[in-house]
Amino acid sequence: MTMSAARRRVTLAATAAALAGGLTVAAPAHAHPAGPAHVSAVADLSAASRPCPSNRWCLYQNTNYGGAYYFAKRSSDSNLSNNKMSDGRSITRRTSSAWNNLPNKFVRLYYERNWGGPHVCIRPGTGIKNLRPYGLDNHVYSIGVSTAACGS
Ligand SMILES: [Ca+2]
Repeated sequence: MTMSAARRRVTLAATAAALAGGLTVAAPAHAHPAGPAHVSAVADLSAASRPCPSNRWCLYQNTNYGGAYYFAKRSSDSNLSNNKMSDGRSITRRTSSAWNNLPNKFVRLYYERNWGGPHVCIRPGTGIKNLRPYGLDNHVYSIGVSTAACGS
């Protein structure tokens, strides 16, 4: 069937319907009633987060760079226990993901203060969305920033 034939057939059908039903016009098909608004009554403010800015390394409360955050421009930090996340609470026992946005610098997250214990290294412009597989989930006590490449 050609398009013009199809259009003609539709027109004929509409005309027939109009004739059969007098001048009653059906409501437009697109006039859907407004759907119910499914808005969560309880907003989780702790879920609010921000992308890691350039020239910063960033720690996040939750996996996938969510929740409260800590952005630092500074270099290494031997003890994060006196630093606070965006919500004013501690970093050391809550960090679950991290991003390194320092150009040409490698960021190492350590299990202990003074760069001790196990660590994981993050290359420039990358992140780790879940520290759990590295044994560092909710346990990051110091940060090392250097030009020493990961694995070196
Ligand atoms: Ca956490």
